[in-house]
Amino acid sequence: MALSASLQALLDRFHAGTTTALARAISLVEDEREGFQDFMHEVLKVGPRTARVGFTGPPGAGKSSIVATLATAYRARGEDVGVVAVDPTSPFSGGALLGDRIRMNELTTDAGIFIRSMATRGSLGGLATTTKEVMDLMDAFGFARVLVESVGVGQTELEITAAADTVVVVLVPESGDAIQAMKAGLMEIADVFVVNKADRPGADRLVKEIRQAIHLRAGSALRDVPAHHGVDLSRLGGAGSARAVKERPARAEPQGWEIPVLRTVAQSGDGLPEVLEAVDRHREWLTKSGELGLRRRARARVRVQNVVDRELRRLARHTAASGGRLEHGLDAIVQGAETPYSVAREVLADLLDPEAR
Ligand SMILES: Nc1nc2c(ncn2[C@@H]2O[C@H](COP(=O)(O)OP(=O)(O)OP(=O)(O)O)[C@@H](O)[C@H]2O)c(=O)[nH]1
Ligand SMILES: [Mg+2]
Repeated sequence: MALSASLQALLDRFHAGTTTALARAISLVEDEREGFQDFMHEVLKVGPRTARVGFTGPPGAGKSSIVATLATAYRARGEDVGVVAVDPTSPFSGGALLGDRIRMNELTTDAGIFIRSMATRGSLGGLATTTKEVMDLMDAFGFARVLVESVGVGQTELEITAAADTVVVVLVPESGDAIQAMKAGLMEIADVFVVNKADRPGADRLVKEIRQAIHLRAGSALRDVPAHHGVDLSRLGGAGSARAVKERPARAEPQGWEIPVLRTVAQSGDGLPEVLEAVDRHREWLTKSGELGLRRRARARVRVQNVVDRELRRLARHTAASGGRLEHGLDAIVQGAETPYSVAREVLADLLDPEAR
């Protein structure tokens, strides 16, 4: 589909690397303005190229402090960086969940760092569809790195795996019950663990707990792996494990990556070179092992589904509204002549086969 003259002009400026064009493209997508899908289609033709790193963890863990330091380090290597910070909006505080949080927008005037803050619009944590689109835009714009920060609350942080190639989970001693965090699914998503605020008591204990949990998990994954290289692992583990092998097929665990657990003091920068190094190593492993392709495929699946869902919702609203169908239906429901189900069925029939009516 051809773009309108103004969107074509925007596309040209985007391809020329104009930062204001990136900002306008983001607004276009956020506001779902006319023609944004065709614009995205043109922009994303280059395919995914950038290294995407996600940071998640409890509120106030130091994610922004770490992201800001890493962004500066990438810049020092001559890499351009895009940053997406997802702020959970609270209906009560209007977004300011913590008074002393680092506001990344104020941190830099460097043209090589582009920062965009986004609200999750209601849901605490988690990433809106538009967050992924903004990351896609930054990718296509040509940033070497795109960093995304998102507060992890309960299960919502799982979404960050659909946005990033490498996931860094940031915990702090005072987030206390590490085992609780493990249950919340952090074990499943972390490629790198960072224990920040290591200047406070309890950091060593937390590091130990996380390491133990990683080993426990690695151990149980190993028992599930069928015999290979001539060694029957199930036999080493006795009858119980043999049954486990039979009943539970091996999960597709990424092999060959050992999850590092690093201590940092984000304020002073202690330990951050090690985080940088771990993220670099993970990138290398992703590429060599073929895992990067798998993760990009998984992400593509989610993105397609998101777009289909959104278009269906949009079409359904449009169909319901057209010809006053919904308004008539409402009166009929109030009078007891129709129900929400019968009206919805008509809307759906209209949507799926408009010719039939
Ligand atoms: N003592 C100590 N304080 C830290 C450390 N790192 C960050 N802080 C402070 O912790 C507070 C929160 O830091 P942020 O970087 O904003 O944390 P965040 O995880 O991005 O916070 P949200 O985005 O609000 O969830 C700030 O006041 C930081 O100065 C650290 O290593 N030690
Ligand atoms: Mg933050």
